[in-house]
Amino acid sequence: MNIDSRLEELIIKLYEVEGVKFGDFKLKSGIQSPAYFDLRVIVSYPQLMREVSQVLWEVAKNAQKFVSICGVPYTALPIASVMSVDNNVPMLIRRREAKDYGTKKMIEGKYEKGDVCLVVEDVVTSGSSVYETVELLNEYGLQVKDAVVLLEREQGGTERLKKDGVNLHSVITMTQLVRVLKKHGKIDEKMFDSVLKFVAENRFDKPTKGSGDIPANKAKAAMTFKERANLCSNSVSKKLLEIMEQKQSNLAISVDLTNCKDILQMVEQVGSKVCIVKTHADIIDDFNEEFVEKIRELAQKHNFLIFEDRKFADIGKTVLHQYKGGVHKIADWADITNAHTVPGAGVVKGLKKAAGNRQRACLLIAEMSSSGNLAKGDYTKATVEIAKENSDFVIGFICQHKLIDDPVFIHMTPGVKLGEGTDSLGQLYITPNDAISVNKTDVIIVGRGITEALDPVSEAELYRKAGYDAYLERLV
Ligand code: 5BU
Repeated sequence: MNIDSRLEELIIKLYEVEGVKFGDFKLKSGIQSPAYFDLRVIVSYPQLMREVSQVLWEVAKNAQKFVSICGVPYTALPIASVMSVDNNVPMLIRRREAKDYGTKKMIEGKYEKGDVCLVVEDVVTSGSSVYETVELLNEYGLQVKDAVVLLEREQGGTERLKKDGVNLHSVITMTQLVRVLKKHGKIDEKMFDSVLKFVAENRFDKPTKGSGDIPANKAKAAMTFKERANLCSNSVSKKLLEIMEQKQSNLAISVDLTNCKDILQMVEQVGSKVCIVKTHADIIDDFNEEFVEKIRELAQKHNFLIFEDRKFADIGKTVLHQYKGGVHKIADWADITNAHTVPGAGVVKGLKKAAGNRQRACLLIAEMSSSGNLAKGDYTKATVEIAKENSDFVIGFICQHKLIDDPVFIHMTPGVKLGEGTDSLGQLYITPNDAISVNKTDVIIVGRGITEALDPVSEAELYRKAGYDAYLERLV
């Protein structure tokens, strides 16, 4: 049986024995939660106990070498016992309270100072119970480098433990759990959405607006566009991810034609295949208000967003006027625009101010596709920081690689063509599969690959399929 179906079976079994419940629960902390876990029940199902111990042992193989294991009391105690016996690895027991007679030892079992011990837990939320056990083991001279957990609730525990020097390895994430239960009809779409929303809103490190890093295992679980949409607080990124899921398209077309008629004709033809139409208003010879009206109508008709690739790159005060004023009045009609970060964060602040109450979003140019470009290394890293600090307005990046694990940020890649290659002016192309599957970005931006094809509609379909198939492959 492959890993995925083994985990699916395990998740369903946990649900069937009511180790996982859905509804409206009041947690110890007083907050209401749509999901509740009580994995103590596993002790009543020996086969399930063995399976849980085995999958935990599998993930323990990713840990650094250890000489003993210790379960966090109480639920993980029997789990650790089975792991110990089955794999012939010594176990330690952590007491909850010191005995009031004898040695008052809090750690039972045989160990040497400096021994490395693996901590075992059933569910991690904030990471505090695992850490209490780690601290106690440390007091007794033991080292803890890794912990394993059956279910990681994705509320910040992994990051918290990482800060304390402990790598957490999880078997199942909350996202995986609800995805599998939804797939098997155990929970409905509404419950699925409300659990993901709960997770996003109740992280202990509070990155709900997209700031801060996201658990490594969230990246591992490869969230769907729909799941990511549920986490977005910017309405434009939410809508974009929903469109991508609905239209099964992560294709943006760059319509770099120089008159309104040709652009509108191309957009009418390929609009149903794309999630975004990207424009360069300043290359259109006859740009006018009627064009703006027509392209907005097409956006409604075919359900895509408009991205004006203006690449703002001046001080905040100047870009404010460039964005909302001048001939193009971009803020009035483009859902998305973009900016270079060479001026620093002021460029974003200026654009955000110009956007005002409009539902608008910005992408930061973190990497470029052209040969010899300077957007790399520390520049790219600093760009990511600016995005994190302005995540209410910055929804992602123009880049060649995935830059950050936070699922609310959307990575878009230009310089894409089936068949790679270059043009005569320094453009370097990669394939849709390289961008999405290998470099793990989200959207392919294709210009001449489609607009100069003999049959742009069939070509757009080829790119749509190539991009979306590469995304589906990444989900597995
Ligand atoms: P092409 O015809 O697929 O090469 O068009 C690519 C488009 O993406 C074009 O509008 C460029 O201005 C835009 N682009 C890019 O190619 N590379 C970059 O790094 C950035 C934008 Br940023």
